[in-house]
Amino acid sequence: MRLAIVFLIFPLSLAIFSCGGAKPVNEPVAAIPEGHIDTATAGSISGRIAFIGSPPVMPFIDMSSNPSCERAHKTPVRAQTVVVNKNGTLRNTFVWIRDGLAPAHWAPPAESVKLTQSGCIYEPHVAGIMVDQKLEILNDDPVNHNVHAESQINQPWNISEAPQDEHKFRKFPKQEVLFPMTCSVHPWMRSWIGVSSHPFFAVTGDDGAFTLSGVPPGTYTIEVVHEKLGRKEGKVTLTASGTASIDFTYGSQ
Ligand SMILES: [Cu+2]
Repeated sequence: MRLAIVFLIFPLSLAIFSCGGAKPVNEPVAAIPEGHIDTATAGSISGRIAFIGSPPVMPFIDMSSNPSCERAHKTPVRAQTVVVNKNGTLRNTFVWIRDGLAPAHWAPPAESVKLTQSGCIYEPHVAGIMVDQKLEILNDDPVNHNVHAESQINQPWNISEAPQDEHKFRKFPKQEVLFPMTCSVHPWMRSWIGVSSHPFFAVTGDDGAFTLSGVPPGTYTIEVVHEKLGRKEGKVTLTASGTASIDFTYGSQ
């Protein structure tokens, strides 16, 4: 009887262990290295975002539904959907290295990125932040706001903020470029956030230019994202300790 059981179990165990060419359980998995800027070889990528043609005229924001918001401004405020600078460049574009970096885990900086509600307007209009970096939300207004992160890859959230409320902090655990922050109380309030897994991103200001510093040599896809005018991309190759430039153009061409 005992012999019969051994004959039964032995082929069965062989069948289990040979199934599917199983690999050794403790095979090492390649770890993703910590990202760091090698100052001996790092370079920079810069450029400008041009806007060709007549700049669209943004409408004034109607804040009459909330006199406290309206009183905060001496003159009417225009929407910031498309802002063309005096030098013919585009403001509020998010520029980043979308592809080409070696896999690495980049630790977020300790400093927070601030999003302020002031005069019932978000400031800044477009912000870049790293994965797991702190977003610090401030309310300078005498009114209630409700900050709504309308993210799709990250879990969306919605928090209320009383007048001069304590600062609130949130993080985004996943890369996501670009999604709106809105206010459930004031429908005109809208800003945009780009969450990057690495530090090589920028938002264009009143000169429409950008510089990505500390970039390792390589060939990269640079992407520009504008809330209204959409995405553009281009390739650039950066040599060791070099500088590279790439420009983009929006508008009628
Ligand atoms: Cu609001």
